[in-house]
Amino acid sequence: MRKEKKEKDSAKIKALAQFQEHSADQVLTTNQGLRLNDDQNSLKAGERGPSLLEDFHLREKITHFDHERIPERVVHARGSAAHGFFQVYESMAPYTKASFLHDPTVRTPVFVRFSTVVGSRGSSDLARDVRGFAVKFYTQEGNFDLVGNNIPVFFIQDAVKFPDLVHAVKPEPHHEMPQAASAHDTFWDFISLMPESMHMIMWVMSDRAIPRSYRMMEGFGVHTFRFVNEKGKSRFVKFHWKPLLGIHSIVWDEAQKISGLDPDFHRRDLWEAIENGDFPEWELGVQLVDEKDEHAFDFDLLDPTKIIPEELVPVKRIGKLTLNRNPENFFAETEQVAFHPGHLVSGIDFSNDPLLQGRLFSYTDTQLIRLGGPNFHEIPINRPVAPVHNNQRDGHMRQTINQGRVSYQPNSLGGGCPLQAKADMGGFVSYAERMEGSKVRARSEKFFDHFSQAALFWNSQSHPEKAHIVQALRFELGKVEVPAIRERMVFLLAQVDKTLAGMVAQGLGISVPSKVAGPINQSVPADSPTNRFQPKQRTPTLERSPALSMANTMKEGIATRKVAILAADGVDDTAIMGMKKSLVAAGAQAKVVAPRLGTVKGIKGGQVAIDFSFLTAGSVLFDALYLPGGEQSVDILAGDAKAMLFIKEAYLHCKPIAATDEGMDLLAAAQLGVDKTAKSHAEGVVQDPASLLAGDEGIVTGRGAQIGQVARTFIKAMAQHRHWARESKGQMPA
Ligand code: HDD
Repeated sequence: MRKEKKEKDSAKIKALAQFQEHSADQVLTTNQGLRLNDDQNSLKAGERGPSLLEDFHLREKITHFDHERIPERVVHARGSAAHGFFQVYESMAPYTKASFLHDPTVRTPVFVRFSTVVGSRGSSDLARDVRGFAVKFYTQEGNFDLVGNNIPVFFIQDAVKFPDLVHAVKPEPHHEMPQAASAHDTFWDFISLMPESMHMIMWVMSDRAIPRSYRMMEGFGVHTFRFVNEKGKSRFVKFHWKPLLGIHSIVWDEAQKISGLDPDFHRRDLWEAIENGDFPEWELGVQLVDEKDEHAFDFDLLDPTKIIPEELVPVKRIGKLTLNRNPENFFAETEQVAFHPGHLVSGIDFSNDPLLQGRLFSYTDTQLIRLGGPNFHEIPINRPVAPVHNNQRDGHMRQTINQGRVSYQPNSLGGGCPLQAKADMGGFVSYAERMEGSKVRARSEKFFDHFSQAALFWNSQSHPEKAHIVQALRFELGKVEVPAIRERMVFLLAQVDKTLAGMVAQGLGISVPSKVAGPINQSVPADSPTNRFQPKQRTPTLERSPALSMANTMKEGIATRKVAILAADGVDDTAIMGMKKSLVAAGAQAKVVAPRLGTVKGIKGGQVAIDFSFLTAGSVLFDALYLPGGEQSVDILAGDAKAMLFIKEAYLHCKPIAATDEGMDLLAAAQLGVDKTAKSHAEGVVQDPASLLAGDEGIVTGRGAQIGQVARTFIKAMAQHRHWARESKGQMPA
């Protein structure tokens, strides 16, 4: 597909070169359609004279340019998006009226925008941050937006605290630093005073916040919603997106380096995968809870800082999302798309989650300023495919030319149109939930258990995942300048887990305080919600939730992974060809990296084309590394500091490495301390005893081995993504 596009582009360029006759649709015009014969010179009084005010072309062009920017989103400013479709596996009619979830033959078009939350539009994709995962379904019954994140919980329980959260995490207002980072005083000051954020903090400090790719992360609707069926029966529902490529992350040291080498890493990855025809896919999962079980859990279903563990309510996979088309124009589509958790279709309804309720106000309001008025639904990317009839009129940038003189209801002059939907026409009816209660600013009692699920998350992580959380907290709090903030944070961490708090405290050179003086938040009364919290449950319903650990998620296949092959003149070109063939057959990409661009001479006489030089690529841009043999090539690379750094970093970031023949000497030259006698203990990595040396896990080596055999073992090692056991050697700069 990519090749076709490139060929098409070159054909276009050729055609342009030969373009002598002006065909009408190619000629430059003003916005009024007037053809222009000179776009190189402004209109002047004489060749050396001043420019003239009457130059309408100059004025129009410059004015338009001056107004090209619109305010970026106040959060989620940096995003990347793609078109695709959603298809349900089997009818969900027993649960919901939503007709796009009924017919497995129907493909509902979607537009999906992924984002980071904190950074500006031009910031790096690699920030430690939550990722937005917003899906617009263009259903026949109107647009449904599932505006979620890649983390299933949120920092705060009530929308009234959202502006505070965002002010705290954004660059500090006096000097606008740091960009796209939570590692600073104001964020941790706020968090250390908001114990309800502790569950979310565990997720954000985990590797989930530095995904390998948008295509390899989960998505969550976060809030509890409702499904309502034709008979009016309601069930609570939580939405999940499960990536078919598995869930994978990178390490923090890599994230920081990628930010330098390619701050568009995730954007490029999504774009290229779609251009290559490797269409990203997710399954939509739902957790359904009967109304009668609303209070059956030891947490409140309305509390957005809690999950329903998958072990308690399994995730039913009901359909598949496929992204298969890149946007034509970033501004018109990715920038102008307007999501709203209040864009619903019949059969889906809200719960009373106080965070969700507040969001329902915020999203329309923000588009009014961002997109300039109330007609943003008419921008092509936001237009529903379902017909729109109502009496809303006029306003900035109105596109529709409404006909007739009737713009009110009831009317007789317009035949009563637009008519209200009759019962059998699928009109939206809000779920008639029975409500009673006093008008209060309050939360239910279960909302105050802030630590039990934070502890559940911590307890469910593998050792490497725990180590990464500790390192992340040490990094983030290490950037905090005010000691009291660090102490409060360590105190809160101790409420989650004493070992966790102890390890973080040790990295910060402090001890874990047994209590903090006075209430947590002294700027509000001691009995205010921010000061109320329950100790974590002593006998939790679940000790562990294996579904929360990325270590337990799918590790099959290596589709779309990127492998770097290091080469210089005299490289074993046959080995490269053999390895490439096997990797490509397994769906991966193999790229040759060398000291310079162009080609290198192979030992068997072939010319090997180079994809990147050490100047334009680093090992952090790849998932795995292959070092082929060839004495001369290995000598050159062993003397090249950049090549050595490449190998060292791939090793330190726990990536699979294969080396054959003299390539093994190159590996040795990098002095990684690879233990050649140790047996591989990585699950699923089967070293071939016939010809391969079983070294450090994830290191696949072979002298005189058949390349296909090496490749097979290498592919198994790659399916694991990373080989964390190396970290225990203390060499890992995570
Ligand atoms: Fe939000 C954007 C997700 C809480 C107010 N939010 C935005 C986007 C995502 C989310 C993915 C980007 C959409 C896009 O790509 O255009 N937001 C969430 C999730 C939340 C959440 C999962 C909690 C569960 N948000 C939240 C609250 C408020 C907002 C509590 C305000 C009360 N969010 C906004 C916003 C944004 C936004 C200011 C900025 C740009 C936009 O809406 O269109 O209105």
